[in-house]
Amino acid sequence: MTRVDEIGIGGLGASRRRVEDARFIRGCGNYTDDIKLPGMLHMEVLRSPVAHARIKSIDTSAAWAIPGVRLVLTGEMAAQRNLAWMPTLSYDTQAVLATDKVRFQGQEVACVVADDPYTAKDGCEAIVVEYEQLPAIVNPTQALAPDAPLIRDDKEGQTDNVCYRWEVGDKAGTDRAFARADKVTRLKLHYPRSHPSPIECCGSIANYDPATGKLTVYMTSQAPHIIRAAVALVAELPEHLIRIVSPDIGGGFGNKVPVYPGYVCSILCSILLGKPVKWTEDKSGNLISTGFARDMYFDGELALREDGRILALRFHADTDQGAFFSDAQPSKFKIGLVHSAFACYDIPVGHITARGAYTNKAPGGVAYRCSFRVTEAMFFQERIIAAAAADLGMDPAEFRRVNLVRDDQFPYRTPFGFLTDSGQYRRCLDLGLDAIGYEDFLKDKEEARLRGRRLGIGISTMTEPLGAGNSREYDILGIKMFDSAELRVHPTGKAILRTGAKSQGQGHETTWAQIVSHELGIPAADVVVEEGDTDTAPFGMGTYASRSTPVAGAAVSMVSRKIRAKARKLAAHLLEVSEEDVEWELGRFFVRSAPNRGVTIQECAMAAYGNMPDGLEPGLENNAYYDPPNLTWPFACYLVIVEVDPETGVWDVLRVVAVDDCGVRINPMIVEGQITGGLTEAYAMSNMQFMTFDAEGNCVGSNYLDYLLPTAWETPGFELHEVVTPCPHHPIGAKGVGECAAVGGPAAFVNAVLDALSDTGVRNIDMPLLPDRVWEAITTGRDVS
Ligand code: MCN
Ligand code: CUN
Repeated sequence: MTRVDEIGIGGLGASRRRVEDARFIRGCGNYTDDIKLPGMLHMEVLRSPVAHARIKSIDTSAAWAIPGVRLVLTGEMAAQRNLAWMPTLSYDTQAVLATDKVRFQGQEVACVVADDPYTAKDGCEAIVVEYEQLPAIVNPTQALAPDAPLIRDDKEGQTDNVCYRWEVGDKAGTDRAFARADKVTRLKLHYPRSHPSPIECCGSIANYDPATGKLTVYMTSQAPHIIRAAVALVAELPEHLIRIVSPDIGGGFGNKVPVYPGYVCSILCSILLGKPVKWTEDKSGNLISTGFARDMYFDGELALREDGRILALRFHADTDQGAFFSDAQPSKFKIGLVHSAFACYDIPVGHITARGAYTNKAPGGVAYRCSFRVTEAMFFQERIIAAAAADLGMDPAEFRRVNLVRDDQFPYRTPFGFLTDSGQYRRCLDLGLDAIGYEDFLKDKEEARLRGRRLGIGISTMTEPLGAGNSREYDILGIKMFDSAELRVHPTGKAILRTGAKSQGQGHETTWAQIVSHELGIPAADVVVEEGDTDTAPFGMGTYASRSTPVAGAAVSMVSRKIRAKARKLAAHLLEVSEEDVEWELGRFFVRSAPNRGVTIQECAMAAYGNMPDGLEPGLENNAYYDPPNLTWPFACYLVIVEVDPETGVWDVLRVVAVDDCGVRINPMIVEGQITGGLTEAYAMSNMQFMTFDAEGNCVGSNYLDYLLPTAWETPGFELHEVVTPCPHHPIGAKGVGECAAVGGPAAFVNAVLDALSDTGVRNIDMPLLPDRVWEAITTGRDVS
């Protein structure tokens, strides 16, 4: 008999081609906007042109008069159904349609439903809104000034623009360590506001059937079950009569986690009209109003000993939350997992304070491969690590080597309470240095300097917490962050797998089948994967924070093992031996004393339906809910070499080397795709992207001429390397990877440019490092923010 070859059947470690791409690259995907229901009407949203204003009046009569307009919905009408405001996932409130004031440019003011989208748009243009403009606040400094106008005057007891305050760590211990320090490095920086910019904008089709009372919503959500729970709680509809379907999603990047007013309005309009109502957001609407990322100010210090050891850390972070605190993040910590900063370094003590500010900008903050503010945390970490090495006159690679947590220290408890459980940090660093030819580069750099050329190298090393999360600590709206899988093996040994996650391009249809294949020996091609329909998928918390592999992926393993346990009983029956005498090898059970006598998993499947032993329930189906014992902690080391043109400030990327350790790789090709995408984003954020606002709160960047997306033309090539430290608690040893490169990458690019300027005294240039900013730094020798 021939053994099943795991790679041959598309099991663990196979770089199997992505099955979903067969429809995506042929233009045969089924996205929300592709869905057309009989009698469907179309909804458009009227957005505020100003950032901060009192609404004096809204006149909708001209809109109602347009033939084809079926409904004009205002905040006042929504208020009659108690839906003018909705709770956010961060326990704040957010306006669905403005009633009293508008608080950011692009805020939803009214919507129009018509027979076609063009008439709906005409209807919006016919609405006359009288605004009394108020001063706009566009950053935390303005927001927190004593005489700042109050943005959230709707909230009882709110007397300033502080959205939250938060603190963690040991202040007294940290102060003592700083008092003992030989040197203190301080760094202030801003991580700018950026936008996830998926190709597909947000949208929904709500279909309330008055005959059955059932509400079906097709929508662009990364977490359909959370939406169902939210709709049930907010709209007080019975949960079993709500069906949320996320069909194909054209990129999410965190943009599609929050609950948006457009979704809620389409649902309300469908209930009012008893007809399907479709809302498709346009690009400008997406760019100015939906879940952005970052916008965070850091001011922090490291206490250093002369020999290079870090004694303590402390920082304060101010976040610009926009007008509503609507971060969709599942932790009890107001500022997400920012305190995972410095987790890869052995630092005994630290103290962090943070404060959120309301401003007249779109709400968001948590999106774009962020793992809930981890992106900002790791950026600040790696920027101040570089600055500290420079202050000590130490080589930045050596400084990291001295302070990185050693392999024999795991499990390692960070000063902020996280438990990092595995890794080979120095090995990753050394592999990266070796791959880029670090020692040779340092010589080349000196030689080039003599000829007037400015070369620089940037390093970034980090571990980050992926896979929220264990039920002790993580929940959304009180629902714990486990995830689920359901597997049905049919009589011929083919199978359907469903999970509570929802791919937006990450390739779950490919990789989940590989896990089943690894556990059961069923060829991956024989397993179809379905996600995103709350009527059929088991309850799960969706896809973000690179949680799918750590949580749903683990559930896929566990359900497959349950199936294997039942198949073993069937095998014993078929082989006429007792269960204890049956051995397993991939895809086959055999008799221990006679290895040639065996049955395949497919034969067991048939027996489950046609030849089960007495007393054994027929069928071969099961489900698993997985509550992870810990987060997973992948590690990454990124190295970037740049050349800066001192005459123009333009910088070119000469090389990028990445070493990623995400534990066992299910599909190495997909992992490399995730890292390539993340590095592209890191490159974009470091040198071209930021959402800016003028003094009136107008969003500069509401189109792709002002907000730049990198194309294949300017994106550098990436040299990818791997180290594998299996996750000790994940059933197949996998760690999350979807965000690593976007989280750890930006600092490597920025550190490289600053290294090229190391003789100028410049310590910081805020992202994006546009040529004019770099040039200003070179010519003035001063930091540029
Ligand atoms: N994988 C693997 N082996 C591992 C880890 C992951 O083969 N050890 C595979 C997974 O099975 C999955 C992919 O890599 O197919 C990403 O897995 P994971 O790291 O678990 O991340 P998620 O699936 O939870 O995806 C979320 C993450 C986030 S938070 C954002 S934001 C983001 C990202 O993924 N958005 C994306 N990558 C994206 N990629 C695409 N194409 N589109 C998006 O919207
Ligand atoms: Cu924060 S972006 Mo991803 O977690 O969906």
